[in-house]
Amino acid sequence: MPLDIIETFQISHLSILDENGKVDKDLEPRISDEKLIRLHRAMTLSRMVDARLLNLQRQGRLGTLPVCTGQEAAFCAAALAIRERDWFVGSYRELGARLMRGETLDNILLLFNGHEEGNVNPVNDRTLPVSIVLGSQLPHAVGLAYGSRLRGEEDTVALTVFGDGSTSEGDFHEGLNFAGVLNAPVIFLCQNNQFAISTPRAWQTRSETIAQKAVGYGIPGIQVDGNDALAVYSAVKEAADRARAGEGPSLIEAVTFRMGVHTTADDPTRYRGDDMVEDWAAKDPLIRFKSYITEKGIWDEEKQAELEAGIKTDIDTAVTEFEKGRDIKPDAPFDYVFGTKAQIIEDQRARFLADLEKEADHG
Ligand SMILES: Cc1ncc(C[n+]2csc(CCOP(=O)(O)OP(=O)(O)O)c2C)c(N)n1
Repeated sequence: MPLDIIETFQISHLSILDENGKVDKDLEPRISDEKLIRLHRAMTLSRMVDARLLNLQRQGRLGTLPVCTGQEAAFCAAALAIRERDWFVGSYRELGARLMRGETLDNILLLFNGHEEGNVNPVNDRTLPVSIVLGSQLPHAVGLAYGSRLRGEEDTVALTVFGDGSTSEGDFHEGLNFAGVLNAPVIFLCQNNQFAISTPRAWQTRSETIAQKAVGYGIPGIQVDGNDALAVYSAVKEAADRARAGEGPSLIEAVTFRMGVHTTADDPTRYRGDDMVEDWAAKDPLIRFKSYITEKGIWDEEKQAELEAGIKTDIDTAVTEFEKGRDIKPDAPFDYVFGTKAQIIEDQRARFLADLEKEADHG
């Protein structure tokens, strides 16, 4: 009996800026000069803050830190492509995107020193706190997006960001399935940075791409060069436009690379070679984007030097202010476990405060 082909699919890969920053004119998105410069500033800020945080951690002046150098195009260009009143539902490796959405350096210093207060965005209540529990943010994003529609917000979308390792979590599949069934206006952005700590992408899934997982849920999926800010911007903008038009969710796989450690508790030399890191260094998203805006005639070395000097001063000031100390509520995390007080949490809080007092007694 002949077999009928009842479904076929293909997955595209989008790349607009090549490794030398040369643009494909046919695919170049229309972005104002002001927005392009904003994006360049945000990626540079993210890179410089990341480097300083790592130094602080190594000096014992910061807690555990997830490092994001190399991935700036993936998260900053995505943040640029959505609106302020859209939901941003991330994990822990989108530093520059969070800064773009109004988080301050003080937020970041607080958070990575273990203070829950750092998780509260001072200006944008639609930027959710860092999600450490892998994949848990995906169903949240679906609920927020769908809920916004139920409340009559016709224009709101949610962008949720996660890593390649998180696609092995049940929450990933539940999130995509619900979003498809509910036609929820969500953009699922996977930062495929090649590793989940030491687990390489190939051990995470037998699929050739993460993008093709969209097919199983009946939604569009695309792979983009995640070190190409223009490709990421275009894909996220297109997905957001579709979602606003009532056409539902999309999955975007941004192929990128984590240049540094997973967190400061990790030693990547134990599971990947220098040659791999060198190959990816040649695809640096910042260098490519800088070449592009320089070529466009809207950026030059003088502006770059001015930008870097300004950022350095801002970071110095933020660190100095932070280290002056302030009244921190040590039991703040217990305030945020549930929306209302729960006895079991209050018992734990009491034990924690008693232990803290004991420690203080012992100097
Ligand atoms: C549910 C859950 N399981 C395990 C962990 C421990 N863990 C923290 S980060 C990480 C790897 C995550 O990799 P990926 O999703 O690819 O994101 P990346 O860290 O590379 O950005 C693991 C296993 C966790 N935080 N949550």
